[in-house]
Amino acid sequence: MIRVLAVAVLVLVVFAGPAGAFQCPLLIQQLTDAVATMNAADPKVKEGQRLIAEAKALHEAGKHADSIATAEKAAKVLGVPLKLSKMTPAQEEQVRGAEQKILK
Ligand SMILES: [Cu+2]
Repeated sequence: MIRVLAVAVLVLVVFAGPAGAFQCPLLIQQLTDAVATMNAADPKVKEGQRLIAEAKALHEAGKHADSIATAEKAAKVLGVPLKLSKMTPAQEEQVRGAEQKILK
């Protein structure tokens, strides 16, 4: 029981912690790159740029979930497919390694 709990807490920490925090810059970067190739006079592109700026501000304010939601809104407006990486390979490795230690 305690082992299961420990794994649950660990996964929560890894997902909700740094993983959540660095997801936003990743999405914002993808959007910024995409929008740079678009016509800035297009109202849709302007709206997208506004949403990207908002997502950036939310991320900097520590509101990562809101930032991701806003980035997704921007992606929809701009028609950009976003690549969401839930965990980096290094993080997956970290979780797997820690799990093994706990579950032994
Ligand atoms: Cu963030």
